[in-house]
Amino acid sequence: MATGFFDGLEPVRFVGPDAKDPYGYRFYDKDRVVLGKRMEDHLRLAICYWHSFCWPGGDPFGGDTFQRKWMAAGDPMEQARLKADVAFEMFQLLDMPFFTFHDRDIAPEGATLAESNANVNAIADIFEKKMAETGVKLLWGTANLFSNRRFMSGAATNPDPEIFAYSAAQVKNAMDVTKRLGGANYVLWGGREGYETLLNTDLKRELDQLGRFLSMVVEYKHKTGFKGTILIEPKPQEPTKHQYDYDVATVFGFLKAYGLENEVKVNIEQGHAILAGHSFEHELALANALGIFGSVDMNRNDYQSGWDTDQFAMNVPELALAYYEILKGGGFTTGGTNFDSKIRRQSIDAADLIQGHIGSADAIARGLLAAAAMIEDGRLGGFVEDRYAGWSKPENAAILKGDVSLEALADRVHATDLEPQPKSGRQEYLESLVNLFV
Ligand code: XUL
Ligand code: CO
Repeated sequence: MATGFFDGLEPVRFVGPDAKDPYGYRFYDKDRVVLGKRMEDHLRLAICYWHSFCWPGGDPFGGDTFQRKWMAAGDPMEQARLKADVAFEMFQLLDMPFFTFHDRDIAPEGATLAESNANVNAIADIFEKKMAETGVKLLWGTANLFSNRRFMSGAATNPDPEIFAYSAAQVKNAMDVTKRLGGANYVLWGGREGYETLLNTDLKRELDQLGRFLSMVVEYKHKTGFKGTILIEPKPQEPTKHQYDYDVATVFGFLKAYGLENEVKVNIEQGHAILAGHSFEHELALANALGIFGSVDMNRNDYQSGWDTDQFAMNVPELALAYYEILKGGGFTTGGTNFDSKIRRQSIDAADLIQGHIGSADAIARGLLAAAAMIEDGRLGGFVEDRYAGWSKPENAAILKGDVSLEALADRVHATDLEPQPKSGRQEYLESLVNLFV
């Protein structure tokens, strides 16, 4: 390969479950048809730019361990072009259909926003060519409104209207680039849209600012004819102590309050769900129930540390439950499975970067296959259906339609005064059933 970064590594292809060498997809078989759809079209896997090509391997106690050549000193635009070459080499090496990026991942900031935008647009020109050559597509773009010190007190929720305006201008360009590259979605993650202390914060005002900002984004989407979905990515904290887009339920309440519930959906990240005290499948099921499920940022948090560790997802039983919820909701439309995952600080080789994606793609594929088998088997779904079957009787359906009053229900109960009989929830049976498929 032209950059030399992946020298010695062969293109990763499907080798089947019995292959001994872990270098190769054992379960991610893109053309395999699952529930009537190709696996690639079910999962819509995407490689993220930031963890794979921008993160140098630092932690709070030490810096760069990766020492990538495009991060060394030199002309920043030269490095951005080299990074783009490496990125597209990796997309092809892994045969991945999509990628994702923040504006600041792909190009350096200039002295002014105009200069920064020009840098982003110049790299987007290169992307446009490479995408046409390779067939790799953009799952989503986004703007980094959290790294630069100007955003330390927030972007849309900043007390300073000049920062709000700056953020709007930056998002406008990121949306333009996303549209130009045919992005299937545009994501907003409110990294610093929250607060550190209520003592310096007008919470109501900040929520109104965020509501207005998001409305402007939606208005601009319609003005420009962008066909992708606008997605909010919930996260409860980190970097701010409390973030306004805490979890799926909070985001839904926020969207309702500002009349945006039919315009914006959610991008749910596994690690963020855990940070919020939920399971991943809870967040997926709730988003489906509320009609705002959009896309997934796939990773896993360390269950001990309480940090957003963004590890590659490798736990098949967990993934099976996640894809069970995704499939039950009808699967992805514009969304997909974005690896918001980074290799560990000690995994310094190019081969580690490839192996992380292979291993996680395989775990995800096994999760999908298990979920599809659970659906085809039908016993889990059938149990739930039976559990609520009483509600299909006309006299009970009428209750939910609003045709029956509290007094009428009281009369109905007192007509016989029979004690309702509890029925088993059969949790252990259902959990054992799941284990037949993973
Ligand atoms: C941060 C995070 C972001 C978003 C995009 O925790 O997940 O990378 O996915 O801004
Ligand atoms: Co994310």
